[in-house]
Amino acid sequence: LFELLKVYSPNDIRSIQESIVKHAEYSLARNRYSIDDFVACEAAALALRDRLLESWNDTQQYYMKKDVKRVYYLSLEFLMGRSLKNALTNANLEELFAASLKELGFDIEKLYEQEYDAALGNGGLGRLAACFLDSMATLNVPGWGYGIRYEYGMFRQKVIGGEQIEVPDYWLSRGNPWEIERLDVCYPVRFYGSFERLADGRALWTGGEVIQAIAFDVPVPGYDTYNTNNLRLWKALPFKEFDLDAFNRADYYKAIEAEERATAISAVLYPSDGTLAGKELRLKQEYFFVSATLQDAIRRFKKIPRSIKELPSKVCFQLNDTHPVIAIAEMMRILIDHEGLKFLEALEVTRSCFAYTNHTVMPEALEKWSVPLFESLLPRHLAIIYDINFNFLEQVRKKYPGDDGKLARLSIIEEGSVKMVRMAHLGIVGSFAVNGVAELHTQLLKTQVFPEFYELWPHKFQNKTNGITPRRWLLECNPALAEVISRWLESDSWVKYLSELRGILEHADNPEFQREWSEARLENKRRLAAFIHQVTGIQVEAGAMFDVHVKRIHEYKRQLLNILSLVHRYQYILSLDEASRKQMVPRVVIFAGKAAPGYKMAKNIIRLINDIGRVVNNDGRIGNLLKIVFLPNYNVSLAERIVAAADISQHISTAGTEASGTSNMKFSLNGCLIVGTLDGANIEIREEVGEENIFIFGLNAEQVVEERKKLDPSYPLNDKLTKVLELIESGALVDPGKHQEVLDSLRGGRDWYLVSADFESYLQMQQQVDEVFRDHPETWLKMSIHCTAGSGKFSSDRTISEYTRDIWRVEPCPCPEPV
Ligand code: DL6
Repeated sequence: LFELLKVYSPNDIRSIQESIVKHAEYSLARNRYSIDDFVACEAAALALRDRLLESWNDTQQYYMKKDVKRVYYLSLEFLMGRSLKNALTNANLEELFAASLKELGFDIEKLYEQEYDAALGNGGLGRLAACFLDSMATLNVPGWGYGIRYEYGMFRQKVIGGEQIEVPDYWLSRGNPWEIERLDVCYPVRFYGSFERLADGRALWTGGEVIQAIAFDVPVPGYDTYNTNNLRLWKALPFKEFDLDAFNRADYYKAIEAEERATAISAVLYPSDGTLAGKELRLKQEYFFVSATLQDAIRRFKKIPRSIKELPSKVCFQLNDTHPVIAIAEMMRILIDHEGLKFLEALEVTRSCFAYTNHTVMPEALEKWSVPLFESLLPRHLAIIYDINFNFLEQVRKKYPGDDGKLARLSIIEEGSVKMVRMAHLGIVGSFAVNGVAELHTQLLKTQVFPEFYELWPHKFQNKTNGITPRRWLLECNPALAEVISRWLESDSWVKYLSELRGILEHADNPEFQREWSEARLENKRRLAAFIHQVTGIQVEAGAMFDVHVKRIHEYKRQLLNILSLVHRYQYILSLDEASRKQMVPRVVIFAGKAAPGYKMAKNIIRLINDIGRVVNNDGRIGNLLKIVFLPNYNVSLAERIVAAADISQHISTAGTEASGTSNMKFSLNGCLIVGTLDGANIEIREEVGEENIFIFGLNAEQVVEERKKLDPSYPLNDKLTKVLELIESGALVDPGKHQEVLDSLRGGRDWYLVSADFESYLQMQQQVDEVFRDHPETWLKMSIHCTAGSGKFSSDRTISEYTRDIWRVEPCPCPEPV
């Protein structure tokens, strides 16, 4: 009967309108005369969700029927941004929905603005996970994302008096039309307690505290395919609503204590990009989500009766950085204590199921947890980690007899006054593959970060250069340019096969193509100029060069190099006579980015940017030659506006520090020229777009190592930089002393990120940028076209195909569309 009754939502304007109105009335309980843009947006999302759920259900059933091998992407962060436009584009329903809404009296573009960003991530790592979901669905890869449904996502940044102020991001305050709560999908998760070893090798973990993980599903539609995958996010809840005994004793607060402790686990995303959040709650979050995920995956695997030893033939878990690495110990626990495997059998199965991606070379960002904390929170897991380590060090001992130093360096346990569990080491020992995220980064993993692991297991190490989804990062965020591209290529298949963008080079010299290219980009700049005015009150001209530096604020990303160079530029402009001023290229420098709340130096840098900006923007002598804008609350939607409108964008990390970067790829794809160092994926972008189409400056990674050896208290600073620092300290621009801490971070051999060493070559490169922009506009235009044309490699479809082929070994499984 179910089969007979199954109906699919028709995709014609009338039916879509009926769906929208029905949802406004019945799901959102609005009277049809009080539907505002927000309600219309929600109702449209629900109408679309109905359709996605149909393909979602069909896809999942089909995967089950085909008994496919699945990949599970475990990530503590998914930076999804808004969903309506993306889902409509992927489902090829945007035109129909736009027309349906128009007749109902709504402008779809305005409705898009109503949606809240889902900001369940800090930056690149979380956004990468979101791009990967889009590509997995598009490529029909049976892949699900698993993470945490934080009540509060990445904090909202306000800038008041030049300072960053953090405001909680209660993104669910007006509901979330995309998610489906699955009260039937829930698992127990235990913390604390103790365990006893049983005679058969198992252990019994009891006591402590048990909470539940409840699933929330978000459909992930692929582009130009019927397949819809899933993002499953876990919410923590207590097992019992509250302690009735305490309640009866009128001890109300005690009664709800357990609930508070449980719900705290999925309450907040840690706003710690690349720094270690050494908190018990963070470890709880990590264990909470991997425990629920493994239980869920194993339950699905067991729907077909078979030996648990077959798990690796049907399941692969990709660990997004060290955050989910505890999954390795949890899998061992399940296999030994619940499935009854012997230790070595369990290790073999576990190792064949996990792959680990490293996203940072910064030693301070490699997670370590103290043994006492582990022992109290996850006693059984600590014992398993010791067992894995014992077995591993035996192997090392055999290969390198007598080399105790090597044992200590490789050990999963770091000795010291407080012993620590090194999660990256557990990730490497417990996985069959380890990958870096750009060529240089992988090279650094092999030679500097984990050289002894590489020597031991060279076959485990791979590179998988990151990518971005061309759907969101060109088709949706830059419709004007996308339209020009499709028309001149006479096809829009580049959206799936991004390397086809090379085809536009054929038209690079055609004046009509060039005109359309410039016009599309200029229109985007006009729109951004209006937005800047609306948000900051600063008037900027669309004809100026838009120079963008947007990303998390971090010393290694060197926003400081940029802002100090702007002080130099400001002084330079003031020194010019009238004739030379006319030669100056007007620039609008746009900064955006959040600093981790506990990262004082990053917050100081934001303050310096805003203080300098205020001086420059209000100096009548400068006119439009230089404007410095700090756009608050950088997030995915803001990035979408900026990416389409930038002339140059800066990716100027000290070489050897940025693992990859992905915004560099987004800008390049949109025809923006990169000013960058030989770091992360910049190197590969240069290879693809051609070295004449990118502005590279500064020391390379090897030179950085050498230069850093020279850092001592007498390390001399560049002369021009010294003048800039002195000017700031003099009080001529800003309050003297206010920025002393930032300035001092460069002096006395403390300039670890080598702002000074790269200062001169940065200034020279910026001068070259000005010259090309001013004197050779046609060259500039062609460089822009080359950047887009050469960005094919950076589609996350390419990255996912490589993971699929080299690591996951899963086959695409396109689900047939119902007739
Ligand atoms: O791989 C995604 C992204 C890279 O593009 C960035 O270069 C890198 O900084 C970032 N890494 C992290 C590491 N955080 N931790 N732990 O966010 O990953």
